[in-house]
Amino acid sequence: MKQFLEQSTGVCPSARQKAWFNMEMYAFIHFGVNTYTDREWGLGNEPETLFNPVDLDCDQWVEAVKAAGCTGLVLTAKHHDGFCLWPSKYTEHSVKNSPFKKDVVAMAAEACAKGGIKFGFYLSPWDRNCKLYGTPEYNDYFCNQLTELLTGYGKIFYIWFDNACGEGENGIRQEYDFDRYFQLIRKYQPQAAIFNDFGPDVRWCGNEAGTPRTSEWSVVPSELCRYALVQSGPGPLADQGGLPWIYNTDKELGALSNIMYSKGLVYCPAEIDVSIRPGWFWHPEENPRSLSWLFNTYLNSVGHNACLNLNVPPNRNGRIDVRDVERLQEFGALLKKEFGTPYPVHISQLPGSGPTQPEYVITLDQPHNDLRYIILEEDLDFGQRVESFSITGEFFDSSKFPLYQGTTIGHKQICPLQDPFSGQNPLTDTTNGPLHRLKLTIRSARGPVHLKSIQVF
Ligand code: FUL
Repeated sequence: MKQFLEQSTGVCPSARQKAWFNMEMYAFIHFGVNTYTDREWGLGNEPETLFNPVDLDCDQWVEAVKAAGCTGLVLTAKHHDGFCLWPSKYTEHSVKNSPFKKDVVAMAAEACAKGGIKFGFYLSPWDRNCKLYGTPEYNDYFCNQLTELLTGYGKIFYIWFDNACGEGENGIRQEYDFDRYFQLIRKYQPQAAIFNDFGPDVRWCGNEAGTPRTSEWSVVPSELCRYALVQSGPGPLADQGGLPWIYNTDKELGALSNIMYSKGLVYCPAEIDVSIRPGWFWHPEENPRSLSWLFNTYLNSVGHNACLNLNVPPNRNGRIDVRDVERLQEFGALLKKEFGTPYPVHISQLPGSGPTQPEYVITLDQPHNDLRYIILEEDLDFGQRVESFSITGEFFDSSKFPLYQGTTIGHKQICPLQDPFSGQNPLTDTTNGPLHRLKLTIRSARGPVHLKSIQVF
């Protein structure tokens, strides 16, 4: 077991995974024929003439998502209905036959470059329009389209694939040749991260509601992420069983109870993809979700060892709805207010605390009674190691209070301290005075702990 744990600490992200993690929050843009039909999944027979965003303004999209703090934008170049937002030479079902005519992928990529954010795309493998769907030739068609997108629009930071797979007209489900798709991406855009339900670089979190699991490990069994690189030997009980049931929707993925049975471990972090509205596409009857929902979703994703892919759908005119723009602005302002400037602190490791259970004393330069968050980060060059930790606060009268108990840390863990006792918060109880010292105790880790930062807000 000890040897296996040691191996697990060597399971590390690639350069492209680290670059992706640092993006933290980027915008998903669902736009296409569904925007005009009030559907979420188009049928594939929509007339191209439907698509007419008379006021399309990709600079406005970029401004809107930047206001929230998004670092990139991921456009649905093609959704399940098969309609292409670029004039692909392999199909007639695209913008080229719409009254709009122009290349929306090019316009979005240019707006991102101008606005200083990164550009990526979603190309749906499921295609309800293409006659080849359900045959091996469809994979050629798909690779041709992928090549157009990979070679014609500058640097791509991210390619997003889902595994949705319906039946074609022939009643056959397509067998997607993901290995081939991934090879093309590595050839033309080697630095781009690839999202797919099962890796290779980023995996689906398991829901579309922004709900996190309690412990989010980026080090997970290869049985789950079959496209990711195996970086360890088998778990100590691998010869006595397996993980045939493992799936993204499980409550535990990288837990010890699972990895012990794994044939090998991979590094494959989770993305939380969720929409600012109930639907992925814009619908006239829908409204943006509340500011507190957005903020909690941020804590549960960026603050919980994942990235947030926040969908913001343009309306029929081709602009982000003003209500959503306002919400994004409020959200960005709230993030700045809460996490703008950390309190100055002095941090030292308690002498004698062991490498897998280090304790850190965090002394505030000034005592405060309004502490709200501690943000912890592990150094990803050492993989992911921390299993559980706790934070206590110390007052001048030497009384101590538990403020937070957590499990995994990973890329970033935002620990909200605001209301630790729900209704009996000592931080608002002035009898103890302001806090002047905090203690972070790593209670358990899979190997010597390497934190990148500890910040107090
Ligand atoms: C899913 C699709 O079926 C939804 O329509 C949406 O695009 C979501 C982000 O991915 O697989």
